[in-house]
Amino acid sequence: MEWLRYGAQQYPNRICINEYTYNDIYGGVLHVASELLPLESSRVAILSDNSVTMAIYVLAAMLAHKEVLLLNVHLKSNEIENQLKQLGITTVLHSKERRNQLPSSLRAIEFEPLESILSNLSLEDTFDWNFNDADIAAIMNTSATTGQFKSVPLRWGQIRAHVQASQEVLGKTEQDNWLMVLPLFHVSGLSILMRSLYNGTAITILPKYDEAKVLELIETEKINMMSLVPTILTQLEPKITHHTLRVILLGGEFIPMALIDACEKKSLPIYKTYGMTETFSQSVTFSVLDYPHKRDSVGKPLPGMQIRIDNPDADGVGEIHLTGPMVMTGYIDKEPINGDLNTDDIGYVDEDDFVYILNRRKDLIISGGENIYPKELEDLVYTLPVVKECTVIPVSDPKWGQVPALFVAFHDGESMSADEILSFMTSSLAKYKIPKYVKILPALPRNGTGKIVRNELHLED
Ligand code: S0N
Ligand code: MG
Ligand code: MG
Ligand code: MG
Repeated sequence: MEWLRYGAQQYPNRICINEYTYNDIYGGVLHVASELLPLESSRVAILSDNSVTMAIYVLAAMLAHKEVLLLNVHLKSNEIENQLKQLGITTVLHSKERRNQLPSSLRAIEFEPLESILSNLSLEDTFDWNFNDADIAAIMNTSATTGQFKSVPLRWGQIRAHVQASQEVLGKTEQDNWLMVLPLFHVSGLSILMRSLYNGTAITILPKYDEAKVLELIETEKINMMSLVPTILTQLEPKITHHTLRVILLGGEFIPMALIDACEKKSLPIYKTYGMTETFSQSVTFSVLDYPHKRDSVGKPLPGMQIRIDNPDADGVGEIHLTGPMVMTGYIDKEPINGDLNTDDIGYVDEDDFVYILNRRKDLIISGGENIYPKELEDLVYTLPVVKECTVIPVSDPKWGQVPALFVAFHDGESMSADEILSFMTSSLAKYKIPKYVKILPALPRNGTGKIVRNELHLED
């Protein structure tokens, strides 16, 4: 955070975000922060698609020492209400476009238009720029096996440790301009903002993923770094011709080997990354072009990050645990984790310290980089009185990597159509969580102990 003020003092005319300089963004942040300061609540939420304005609001809320919950824009109003209630948040700062998603019970404060923010640059800086390592900068909610979400506090100590370690691995140049198409409400996006402020370099923010614009930014050499999920890069890669990219940070979901091969043929500088909200993004990374023989791995731990394989079997395969200054202290209102994050992912570490993931967290479905836990969907479907039993499983998908598929059986004499079930689900769940397939069965296959046998569930008859 302090990096923004430093930038405004040391290189005020350098580009910070899109066409705006460090001085512009600093001034805009001071202006918005002075309006947020009088808010009584110590926690606020932000709901917005990526924009320069959103970045200014995120930084301003941080400068006003508010703990800022970043809300996923895909959430339905009941999902938002639920999240805010649990964190005791009553004030939401939002872009105009997202107004109708907000529950009416809240205090909604619409973003001031960017022109107005930047035309009123308040030059007086009387803010407290001391951010203790233990202070919470932001909060992100992640979905969990239980079907409920967990709140991850992102503390300044973690963020500082991360930006330093990330710079050691990815390096920096004065020409750096990092494309941000991944959402600021995920650490994949927020970490771009924090790393670039720390590096004193530029970011290009797009309101949403737009293939033609991204190709133009790549071909005109406007950007040289980007963070992407495989869902995006799979579409983009065949169209990239000329480029001066120096880093493509790729993660957030399973990376198909065919994508790595295609990128390697074109010498696209892929850095695989394995990370999560709990570690403020990237915790294990490597350059595929530098270590082509390690292509199956997710890379080496960032400096300061330690990996421990819990309960290893004879081949050294076990649960991956992470420790280090960028790891969270524990979920909000839950037990502290005492510096030992169990990722629930299964894997091993080779003799050169490269990490391999064999199995992702039990139950987790990752669709286009968004995490979905079957339990949340199943719990909702079970609220339908006609439903006797149901289960949700991942199905591979060429575009999204994985998508959820619902298998359902009804009580005797009862029924509902697949469309009726889906429209019921759509009324209270974010669109990306909605099953892409529904299969109605007389009964779900169960084994001797009564457990549903998932590998006997098939979409085709
Ligand atoms: C892939 C994206 C861009 C797709 O969104 P797009 O193209 O904007 O779609 P829309 O036009 O909004 O919608 C079209 C239809 O598709 C549905 N839809 C949208 N998204 C999804 C989805 N994910 N799954 C399924 N369906 C989806 C819409 O509902 C709509 O439907 P219709 O037309 O029927 O109404 C977008 O999903 C996206 O941005 N995904 C990426 C999110 C992300 O960043 N995930 C990573 C989260 N993980 C982390 O932050 C930790 C890892 C990490 O830090 C990291 C990850 C990657 C790279 C770097 C790092 C790092 O370490 O720094
Ligand atoms: Mg806006
Ligand atoms: Mg979108
Ligand atoms: Mg364990």
